[in-house]
Amino acid sequence: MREDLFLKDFLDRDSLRQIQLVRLRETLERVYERVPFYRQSFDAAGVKPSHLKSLDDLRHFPFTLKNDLRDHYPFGLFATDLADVVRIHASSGTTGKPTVVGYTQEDIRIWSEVMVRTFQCIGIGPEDVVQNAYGYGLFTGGLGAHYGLERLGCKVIPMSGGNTEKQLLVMQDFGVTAICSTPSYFLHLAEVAEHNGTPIRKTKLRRGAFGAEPWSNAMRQRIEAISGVSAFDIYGLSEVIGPGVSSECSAKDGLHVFEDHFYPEIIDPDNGEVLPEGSEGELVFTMITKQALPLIRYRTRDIASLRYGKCTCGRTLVRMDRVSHRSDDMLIVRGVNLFPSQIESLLLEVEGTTPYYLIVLTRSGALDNLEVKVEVTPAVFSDEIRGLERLRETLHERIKSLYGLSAKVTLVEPGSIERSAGKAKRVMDLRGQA
Ligand code: DLL
Repeated sequence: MREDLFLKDFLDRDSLRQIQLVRLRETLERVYERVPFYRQSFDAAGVKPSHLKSLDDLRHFPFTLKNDLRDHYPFGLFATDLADVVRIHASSGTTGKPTVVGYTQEDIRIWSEVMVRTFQCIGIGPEDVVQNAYGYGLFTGGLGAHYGLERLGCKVIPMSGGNTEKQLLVMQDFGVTAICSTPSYFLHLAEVAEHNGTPIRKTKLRRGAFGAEPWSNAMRQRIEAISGVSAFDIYGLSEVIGPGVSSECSAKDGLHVFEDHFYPEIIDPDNGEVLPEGSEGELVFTMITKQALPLIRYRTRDIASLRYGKCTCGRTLVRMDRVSHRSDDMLIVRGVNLFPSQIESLLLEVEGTTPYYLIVLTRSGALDNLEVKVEVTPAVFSDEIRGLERLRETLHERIKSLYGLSAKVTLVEPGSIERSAGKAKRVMDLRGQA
């Protein structure tokens, strides 16, 4: 079984495109038959499943948006009878009702398959003792990783997120060799371990599958330096399947998309046009093997680019560059576009700061105020006032030269910015509040 799955990552492009075309046709037929929303939206766009002669024809089909899922809450876009659904997950948005996703038995099998392939990309195998610190529950991270790890034959520890001291105890005592968690939570674990005098470097932990939130290369370097763990980026979203959409391999040069199941496109977020290879734009996925919830041209809002060249690992699967931000992540401050990930990289380039930061936006009259609160390292914090002042000025100048904005930089003491056991919260936008 292991060999079979592994081989799927090395298909030649012509065979892969043939498989994609057959699966895509079947999926379009099925949603047109079974999901009233798709029948209406295809009819409104004047397209029929039979119009798809080649993969490129997909561009004539309409997009699916997160709002379409909300409008058909909870099960209105399912393409199977509820009787065939065996699992339901949901992701909470910032507002309103959660986005609900469903899986048949076959979907769960495919999800485990793509997670096995994810872990093979990273170099995690049956011999590994794996601490799964993704949250178990409605969030797809916990159970998604769990089923893949079990199918691979690993010794999986279903820790879920939180309970930091216990995580560290288990890591040490059970001889954990690999971990799954959000990058921000893992860094927190590493720092607490350091503080307790039992650094992760001295445990058996060697590899981490980190994802569920944007993180920078600078953050990867911090994680690897403090823990000695090799950090890999894994990507996914509930609407597509959960984790298991794409993964970094040993080359750490882009994430391989499991494109025999998820057909990717990059579009211009403003006009919806498909962009050529290498262009940065919004990632769009069509699920070509999903049974319960096959979405057509789902707009993720995540910004990335695609590269089709062969990877040094030998995989032929297309690579997407890491998702550094979402199109709806962009903050507009006094007319200037700014992404939290850029602030993160900028902070981490300066000695003495940590990746724990919070961007606070307020308004006085018609003017936006930008404040960046950033935790400093314990060494800097115990330094004399002049050192702190110099650091504050450096950060202020860097932000000014990058954006032309005068930000208030507030250095805060180590440990004072709230830690999350899941996705980190980086922005507090109070501008709408009087
Ligand atoms: O976060 C699934 C997941 C779990 C992925 C565990 C990886 C590991 P959602 O909660 O639906 O699903 O959130 C999906 O999170 O559209 C991205 O904006 C963001 N995201 C996920 N992985 C990454 C990553 C899971 N590696 C949303 N880099 C996505 C950047 C990521 N952003």
